[in-house]
Amino acid sequence: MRVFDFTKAIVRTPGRSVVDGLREDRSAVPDLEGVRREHAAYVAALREAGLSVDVLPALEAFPDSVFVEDPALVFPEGAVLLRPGAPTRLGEREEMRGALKRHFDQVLELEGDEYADGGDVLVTPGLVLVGMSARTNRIGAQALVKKLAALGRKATLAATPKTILHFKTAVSLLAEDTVLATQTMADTGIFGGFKIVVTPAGEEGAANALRINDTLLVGDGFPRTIDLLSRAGFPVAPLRVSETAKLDAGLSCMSLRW
Ligand code: CIR
Repeated sequence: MRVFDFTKAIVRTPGRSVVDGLREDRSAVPDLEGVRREHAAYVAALREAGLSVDVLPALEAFPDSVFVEDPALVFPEGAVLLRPGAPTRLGEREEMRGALKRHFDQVLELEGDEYADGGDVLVTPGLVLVGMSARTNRIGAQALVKKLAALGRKATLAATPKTILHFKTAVSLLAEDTVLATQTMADTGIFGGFKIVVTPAGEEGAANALRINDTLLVGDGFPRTIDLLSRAGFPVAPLRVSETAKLDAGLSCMSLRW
């Protein structure tokens, strides 16, 4: 099963408050115009890759709401409304509800103390990996595995290396049988069934790439990774995300795709 054959996407316009989004390194201040430019180029790239894109309006009350990947998980068969693990982001789920109801007949939901961010979920052809992290707790991950079973997807729990925010910060799917991973993620051994392309030292940020149909979006600040992937025959399309990266975010975070 190809899991990057998409026709539709949901994104959300960044608000002015996006520069107040959560970030580990407070010294690197993101530039508002830069984030807006990068987001516009990202939406254009999704359309170029063949997707019809539903652009939701900016939400000033939720600085991180541009990262729509975290409050929901979507598949052609249905969607799951998640509960983002950062207190300032939990309210994003209610803001996503209407869009999910518009697009999907079946919308399942996490509840109570179950927390999970979509950034911790890697969908591969035969198995969905749910990484436990500072944002995704064990009961959230376990509940999500059950919801995924209801949508016909086999899923399992995984550990997110402590040094990174989300599971997918350090790994993405390049092809049905191949992942791009940092050395730390590769060393966990959980990708035993996959070919692994390891990001060159110093380019760990490239691991959050995004395959959409026959396009592989990769951050343009990672020349050695781009070269490696291009030589290996992947359809690389470099995209600037340097301001967005200051918010601990990358290419997958800015859309929901199905
Ligand atoms: C956050 O800390 O929640 C945001 N500043 C970044 C979220 C990135 N999302 C993702 O990787 N899926």
